[in-house]
Amino acid sequence: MKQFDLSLYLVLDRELCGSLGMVKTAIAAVRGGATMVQLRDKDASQQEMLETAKALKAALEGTNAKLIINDNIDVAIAVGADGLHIGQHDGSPEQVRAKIGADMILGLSVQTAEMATKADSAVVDYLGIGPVFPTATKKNCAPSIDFDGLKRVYSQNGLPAVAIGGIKLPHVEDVLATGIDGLAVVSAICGQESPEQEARAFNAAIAHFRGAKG
Ligand code: TZP
Ligand code: MG
Repeated sequence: MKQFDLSLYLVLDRELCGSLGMVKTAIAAVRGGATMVQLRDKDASQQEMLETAKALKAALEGTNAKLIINDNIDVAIAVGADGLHIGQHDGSPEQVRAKIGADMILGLSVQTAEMATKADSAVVDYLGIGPVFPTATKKNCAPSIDFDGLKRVYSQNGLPAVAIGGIKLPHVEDVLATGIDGLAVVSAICGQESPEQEARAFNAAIAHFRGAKG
């Protein structure tokens, strides 16, 4: 059984991270309690992607946070990342699984209940569901699904899942109340004055929700 905690899932964005950069942003966020870090850099060359992935791998060594690489199977394998995250247009999950092997965590983005139903829990380890809200962070984003949509999509199969898209600190309770396992955020942490403080605030809100639930 793969061990990973989706509670606070940071997706990096080079542009938003600005002068602090993706690696230092990730270190700060993990110090603040981020449990997963995804390298997502659509504009990077293969070499840049590889170098950033290597630096992140070294930076996260000794922490409990998992390193996930967006889309790039070769980079994920080359650096020994914990996982790979793919979208609906990144090849069939079955074919991707065959390339990465059984042990690597495989995440899949889904936008609809139909997509979630098709996701095979023998192949995919978790789902990224959204966008929950409209967001400027991702170009050509699918229509937002709000909390009702999130609940509907999540209930299609037993896979663990994170909510993504416009998720900010005040949404923690409503997101977790759908039963979903965690929150994936980009702009709520990347480019903030203190990514560590932002992550800490999310973590406290998550712990508060879980504590209140008993
Ligand atoms: N996939 C769906 S929405 C999104 C991605 C990568 C971007 C979410 O960014 P933000 O800043 O947390 O709204
Ligand atoms: Mg993709």
